[in-house]
Amino acid sequence: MSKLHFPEKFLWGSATSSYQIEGAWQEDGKGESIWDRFAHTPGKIIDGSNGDVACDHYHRWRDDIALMKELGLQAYRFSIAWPRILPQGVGVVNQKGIDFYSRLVDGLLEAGITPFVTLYHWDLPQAIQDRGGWPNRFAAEAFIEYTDVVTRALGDRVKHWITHNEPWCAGLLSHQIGEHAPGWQDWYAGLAASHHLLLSHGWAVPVIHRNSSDAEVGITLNLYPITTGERTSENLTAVRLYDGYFNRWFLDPVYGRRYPADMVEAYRKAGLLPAGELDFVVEGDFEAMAAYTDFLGVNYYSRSVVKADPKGGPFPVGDEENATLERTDMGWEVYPQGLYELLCRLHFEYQPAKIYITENGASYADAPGVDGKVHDTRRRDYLRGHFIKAHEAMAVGVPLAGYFVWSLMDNFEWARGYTQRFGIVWVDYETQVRIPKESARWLQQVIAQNAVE
Ligand code: IFM
Repeated sequence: MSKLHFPEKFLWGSATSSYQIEGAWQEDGKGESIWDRFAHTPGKIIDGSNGDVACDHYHRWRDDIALMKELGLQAYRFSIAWPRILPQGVGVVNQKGIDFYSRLVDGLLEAGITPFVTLYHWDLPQAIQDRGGWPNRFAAEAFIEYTDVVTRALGDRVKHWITHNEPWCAGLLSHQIGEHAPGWQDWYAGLAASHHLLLSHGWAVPVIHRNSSDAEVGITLNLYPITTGERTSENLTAVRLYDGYFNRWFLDPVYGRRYPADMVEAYRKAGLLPAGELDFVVEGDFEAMAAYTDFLGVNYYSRSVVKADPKGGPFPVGDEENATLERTDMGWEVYPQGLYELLCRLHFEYQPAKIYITENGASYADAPGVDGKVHDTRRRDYLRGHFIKAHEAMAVGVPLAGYFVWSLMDNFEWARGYTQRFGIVWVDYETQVRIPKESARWLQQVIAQNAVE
């Protein structure tokens, strides 16, 4: 195959998040987060681990920047731990927290690496949780205070802001399914939390622009193409519902379409809305949520294959039999074509001004071999397959401006603890030694040539 060249200004980067890599969970005045509390609760994390130390990035950030520079990364997406900035969520600002991120940003800029900052990647201050957390509108108000503090401090140097990472996870996975902090299992709370996350996104956009001139602002969503095996009318309804639950519930309000009416009806019919309606929506919320964004961040890992619930339940169920067999260690199907389908759908249906792939990558456990190297060929092949599909999508007009590989280094994979390794850099958690894997060296070449072969 001949070389596929990417446009001149295409940005290549990698991504991480605060709780997954920083450690230093109670240093320099940092407050407790819901993930500190959750991970310290027995039984919540599969291997009993937590992010107390993680990759110790809080102390090793200089070396980590040097590594990024060596790999030729042009951009780095990281998140800010809200409880480092405002230990109680609102009120007193912790200058040491600001200083940490300020030094990190300066270090990146000195290394020629563009910082992309995510304001919220799930580590809510426990103090906000104690006041009801995201299901309470207060959290959205507190988020604006936090956004104002951070963007006033860093807005002169950071010019790419992401309000939220994957509000489906922060809203539903955390409050309806209960797999993530704070671990609730309550549909209504999940929908209310999602609403306040989206609302706080919309409220934050003008605040960021006010404090950070010429900045680009966006939101990152985790999105999936949804499909089914046998195209019966029941299965097609299942596809529509699943798409509503994962994708449209978040895309529609951000792009000015309010919540999808079919989903509101499905939730009402299933008895999930105690008042029979979305009573957490206040006049003006939809206008706020639809604030103009400069880009959409897309996190893509796999597709979802679903079917109608054979037990007659109102919601679809997964259909493993109709997915292909190639899986990552997360059990997620390897399906690069889905990235093409998703990007085209977003472009033609929602028309975001610009798209960045803010996460894409794979968990494979490959460890250093006798030669001391990590031969993670499956990760390299996974990335290569997806890069090619991204390129194809651009060829039909998708305004893709950059690509962030998840993740820069192996890290704490939430409820799965340290059992999953997504990094292009191996981390030895005992010694904190970092070893760039074969995929990192391959990515280095892709970036150097701005092309994939
Ligand atoms: O590790 C996570 C990340 O925090 C959010 N997106 C998905 C990744 C892999 O599960």
